[in-house]
Amino acid sequence: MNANPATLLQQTAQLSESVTRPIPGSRKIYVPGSRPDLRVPMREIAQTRTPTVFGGEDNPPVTVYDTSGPYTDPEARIDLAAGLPPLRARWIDERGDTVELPALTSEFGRAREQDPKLDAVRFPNRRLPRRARPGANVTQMHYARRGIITPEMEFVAIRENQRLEIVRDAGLLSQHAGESFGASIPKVITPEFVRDEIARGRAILPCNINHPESEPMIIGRNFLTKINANIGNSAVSSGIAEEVEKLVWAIRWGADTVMDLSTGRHIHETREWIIRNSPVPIGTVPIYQALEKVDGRAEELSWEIFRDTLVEQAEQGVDYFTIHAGVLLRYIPLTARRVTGIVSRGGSIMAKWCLAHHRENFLYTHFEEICEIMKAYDVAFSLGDGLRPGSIADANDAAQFAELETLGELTKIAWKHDVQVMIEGPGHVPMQLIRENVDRQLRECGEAPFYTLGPLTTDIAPGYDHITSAIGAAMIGWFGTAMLCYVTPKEHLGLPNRQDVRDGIMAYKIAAHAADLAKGHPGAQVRDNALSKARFEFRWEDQFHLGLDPEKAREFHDETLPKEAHKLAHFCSMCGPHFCSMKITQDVRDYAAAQGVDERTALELGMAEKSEQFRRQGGRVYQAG
Ligand code: IRN
Ligand code: FE2
Repeated sequence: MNANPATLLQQTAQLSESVTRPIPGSRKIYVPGSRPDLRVPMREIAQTRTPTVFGGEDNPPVTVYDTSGPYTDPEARIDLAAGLPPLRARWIDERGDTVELPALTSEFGRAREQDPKLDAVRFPNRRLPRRARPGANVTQMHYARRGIITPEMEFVAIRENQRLEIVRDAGLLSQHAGESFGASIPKVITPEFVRDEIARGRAILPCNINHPESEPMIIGRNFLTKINANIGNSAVSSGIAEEVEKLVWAIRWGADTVMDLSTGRHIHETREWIIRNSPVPIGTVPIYQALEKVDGRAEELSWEIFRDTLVEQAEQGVDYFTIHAGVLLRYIPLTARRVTGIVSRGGSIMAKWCLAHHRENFLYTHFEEICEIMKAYDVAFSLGDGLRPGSIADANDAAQFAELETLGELTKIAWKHDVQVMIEGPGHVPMQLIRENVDRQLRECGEAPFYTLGPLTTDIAPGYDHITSAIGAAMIGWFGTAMLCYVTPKEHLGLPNRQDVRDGIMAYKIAAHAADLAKGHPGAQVRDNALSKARFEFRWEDQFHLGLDPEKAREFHDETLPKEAHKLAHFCSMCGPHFCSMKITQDVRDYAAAQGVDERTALELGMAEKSEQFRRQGGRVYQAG
């Protein structure tokens, strides 16, 4: 009997219905690009007609950004043991700048895949790994700087536009101007704009040539704000099947990228299953696996072990690496008087290594060699904030900003190699100190995209840190942060389960969208306006469907008014039939029209009438029945 969980999984791999069922009230569509194999997935939410009393007009469908991949497409055949089809394979091959490798060149990876005891996983759709032809550079930044618009760039341009032309005449575009603090968001995103932003380093398009299954997406402050969800098992909890299911679950609710933070056994196999089945970019923190390879003894880490781990993961198809190269030996004493010291896992590992050897961080001293690996596969840097503050007391301190300065220096080195870079940021920061983080990051790192963990705006709510941090995330997103790393309610307490993942993502979708509205993204307000109109017109089904979480909205509504007839009712159980402000407003408008008085006079009359009614029925707010 073979106990390898990957083998067991291969025989039984199946997703539960709750993670794959179509999202209610909408359908998957594909918007064609300039070539037949360029089809950009989106989700189209249908709307019903406005009831006759409100005007009886048709309401256009609303198209929304869709991260869920083929899993929510009823036509797609999903087979986890086969992996997703390699969508970008031809684009990669057409460029003619890669070579196929006969096998993994990483020592550890090869040993793992050839170990008969492990009965390694074979994915039929898995192409042989590739790397850049000798002397070639296969990064999107390299193409962009040579003026080439890749199919990946065209894909994200279409994706970001969300088919706004359909709603342009329906009065659903924004009423409010935004303030975007120096960002310059165009009305329509063109492939040329995408190319230019990548060339300048202001945006990244993470897409490893060994992850052809991924649907291109872009991270930059002139684009929609993105969110990342972390998954991954730890030594104590969770198997491969659960992690794959968490991936599909996370993208269903809107995760734009997913980081696999697995530690413990079967880390290589877990990652293989995740990447082969992921339509979103996958990020990792390679030092975690390197630490596993030396049995958790940080001082035994070496450049050679780390290097082999980078190659192993790059050949599997990881799209971005968190690398804590800014934790310099001389910065470590700056954390000594902190309330919470070093809270970054990667940061603390590197600090321990530096102190044990009294030598400079090997990620820093070998940075150019890391760049050589990155550009051979197009892996993007996510320069880690190993010295981020882990408490309100430690926010914006000397250690944090010293590291940021070094990240700026490293950004310039990466750009010299045309390697894509984003910069990780905090952490725990009170609201009044948030803005300074973005301003400094943009200045020191030449406007490379910022990617922050929250920040949490207070430390007093364990169990609710998706909320403490979504407040900070909304603010920092507005100021120009390109991607927000989610925090779940289990933060600081334990490994998140499925419900925690969903709650964390919802909190971050809200933060990201609130930031997009405030920044004045041309299409951001379409969905708000459509939903508000549906709400006002008592189109309950439309209200559910337009929301971020249609399933929960319906559940909450039906908890008190489950009958189908209630879906046409002009009230809900919050205020009851006689106290619905929206219904009263409509009554007032009708009344005003009938009486020939203006709306304000009518409103006063109407409210007086309602209060009289309220007194007559004894002040009960909800009438049963
Ligand atoms: C994002 C911004 N700053 C940190 N993060 C994420 O935090 C990072 O990308 C990774 O997913 C997670 C843990 O990182 P540390 O604790 O190893 O720094
Ligand atoms: Fe924390």
